[in-house]
Amino acid sequence: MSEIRFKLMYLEDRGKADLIKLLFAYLNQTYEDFRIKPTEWNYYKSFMPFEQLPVLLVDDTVQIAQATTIGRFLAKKFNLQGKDDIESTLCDMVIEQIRECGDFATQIIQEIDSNKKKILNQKYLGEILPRTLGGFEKMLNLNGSSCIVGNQLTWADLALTNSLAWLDEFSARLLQNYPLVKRHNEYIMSIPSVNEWFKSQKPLSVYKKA
Ligand SMILES: N[C@@H](CCC(=O)N[C@@H](CS)C(=O)NCC(=O)O)C(=O)O
Repeated sequence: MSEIRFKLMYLEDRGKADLIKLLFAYLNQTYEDFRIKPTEWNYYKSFMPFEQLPVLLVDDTVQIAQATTIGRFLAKKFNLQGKDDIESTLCDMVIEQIRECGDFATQIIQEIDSNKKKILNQKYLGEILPRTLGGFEKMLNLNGSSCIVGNQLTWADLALTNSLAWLDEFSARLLQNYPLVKRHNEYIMSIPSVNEWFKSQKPLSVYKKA
């Protein structure tokens, strides 16, 4: 465990800080889980680099914003980025694809026009998700290990499992078409620290609006 002091600032909900929390849990790394209430946010907002959360405060001095940047920083610091430049780039590729897919899902949730929402939903289910999961299936097939990149666990493995958690009951049905992604998910979920972390979280169904 590192002696560095980490303070993770986020809202009380699950969301963009989940992967960072999962990384800390997997690494058995202590950190301060600083949760900001909606009523407190106006006060804290101006102190954050881009007036958004999550923000990771390192040793009470450096503030790191942007969820993916925080994740990449931790992955680099704790050797979860693969063994060389190629593996770290493949990890980034997985992370970027997950972010793109997640941004699309957020767009659906935020759409208030029901017709536009329906069209976006169709595109998500018929195009974005199959393209994304199909890509991960191809990566797992090519890689031929239990991990999506290389043969040791990277933050891309944790990010993939974290993203599938958001599909919850729907993912079981969907993953029938992607047997390698399904097996990968079962493998990552069987890691005790990962499994315990997911069990300790609020159910994601609480946040479903789409
Ligand atoms: N691109 C940023 C987006 C961060 C973001 O959208 N944060 C939201 C919470 S999930 C936020 O801070 N909302 C409050 C606000 O914008 O005032 C990231 O990935 O960290």
